[in-house]
Amino acid sequence: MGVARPDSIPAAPARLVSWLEAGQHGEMDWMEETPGRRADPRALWPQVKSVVLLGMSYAPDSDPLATLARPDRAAISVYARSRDYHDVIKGKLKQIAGALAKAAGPGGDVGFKVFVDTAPVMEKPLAAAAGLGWQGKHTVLVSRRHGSWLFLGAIYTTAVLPPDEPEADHCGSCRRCLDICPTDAFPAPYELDARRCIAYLTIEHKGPIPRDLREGIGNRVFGCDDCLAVCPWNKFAAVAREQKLRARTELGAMPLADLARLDDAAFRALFAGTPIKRTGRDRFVRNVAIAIGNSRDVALAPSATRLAGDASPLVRGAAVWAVARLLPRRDFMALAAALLPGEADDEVRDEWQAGLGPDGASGIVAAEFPPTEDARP
Ligand code: B12
Ligand code: SF4
Ligand code: SF4
Repeated sequence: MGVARPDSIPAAPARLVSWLEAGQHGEMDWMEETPGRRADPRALWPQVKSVVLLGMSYAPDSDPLATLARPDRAAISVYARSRDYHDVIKGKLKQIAGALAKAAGPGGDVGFKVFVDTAPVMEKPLAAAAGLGWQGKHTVLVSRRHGSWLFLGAIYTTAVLPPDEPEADHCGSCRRCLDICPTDAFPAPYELDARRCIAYLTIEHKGPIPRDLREGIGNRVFGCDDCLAVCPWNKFAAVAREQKLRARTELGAMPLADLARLDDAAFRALFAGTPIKRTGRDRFVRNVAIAIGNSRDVALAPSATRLAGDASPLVRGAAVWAVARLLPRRDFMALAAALLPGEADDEVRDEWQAGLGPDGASGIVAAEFPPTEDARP
């Protein structure tokens, strides 16, 4: 925990505005709504006198990148494998606010507001100002004690508390996080283009994932830990003490074939209480289809073929891309002959056309290419 003064992040407003003006927030429209309030605690709540920042470790107990070497399995980022941190941190913040109110005494008349991504608050620069760590070149807050594995939360209060010293930058000449990024999402150190970040693409982005970024996603179906995991400061991090923030091992390397079968009810049951549930089944299975396409594993072709007939156009589009990579050309043409004529969604039709190539569509005759047993949806 640390304390920052409300006026302690003077560089943040201009940096936030230039990020937004460059469009680097992609479709996260909510980031655009109140930049003034986001970058200055006093604009959000004029009575605020101090900001208490809380960091809680969710450091994993095993190699967070191990699943990347298993293309038939789903890599889920560490933060999403445990209880939704919003719920856990909010509870802790309320406890701390309660203790502060008690310390102020009955006549203390102290006000509090607690935030974990629940209001426009810039948690990382505030946490750096409160001495919890510094914003690394990957833009996430790094702590000398906990590495890159901290969740953050903030309490705004009318109490005047002694502020802590800000933490200095300890990145030095290191650039491991910048070099590892699979989709080249850092235009410069300390600057992230969310539109290229796998966390954004797999969690926040609602439509089809841009084609040029699909391959870099590999088998990451929800979030990404690469830039966090390679940080040398992690070597000092002890495993998360809070049990609710410990990653569930059964979510670490689930077979893509099983995830491709999830309907809405099964999806909700499997991911109940985790942050994954928020994205909904269709967006998640879209990501599974992309991972299947990247697996280059023909044993997964029947899964992709089934998804090409899914009720959701978002899933169908991603699955068409996957089958184009997995099925032999003849089988792909046969599947296109069976499904493309009845496809009403323009974006899914585009995926078929892209798979068929410039002259492919004219060559489709259903009778000529009946679907083979494997290629039937
Ligand atoms: C929007 C958002 C995202 C977006 C955009 C990420 C981003 N970097 O902004 C996406 C969806 C991509 C994302 C991804 C992730 N997120 Co997120 N996200 C947020 C959110 C809601 C807002 C962040 C924000 O304000 N962005 C706006 C930009 C402009 O702000 P900024 O990153 O601080 O930008 C600064 C730098 O660019 C810097 N800067 C610019 N130029 C220069 C130059 C120099 C020299 C220096 C020093 C600095 C500097 O100044 C800017 C202002 O401080 C916060 C929660 C919150 N309310 O704060 C969580 C939050 C940042 N996310 C979090 C997590 C865990 C993740 C992921 C690790 C999840 C995952 N495993 O997939 C990834 C990490 C990806 C990454 N490398 O950032 C945690 C990070 C905890 C921590 N230790 O910092 C937060 C704080 C949530 C929480 N409460 O714990 N996230
Ligand atoms: S989370 Fe992954 S995709 Fe996003 S910036 Fe880090 S390494 Fe790149
Ligand atoms: S990997 Fe290196 S450059 Fe990136 S945040 Fe960690 S210390 Fe800084």
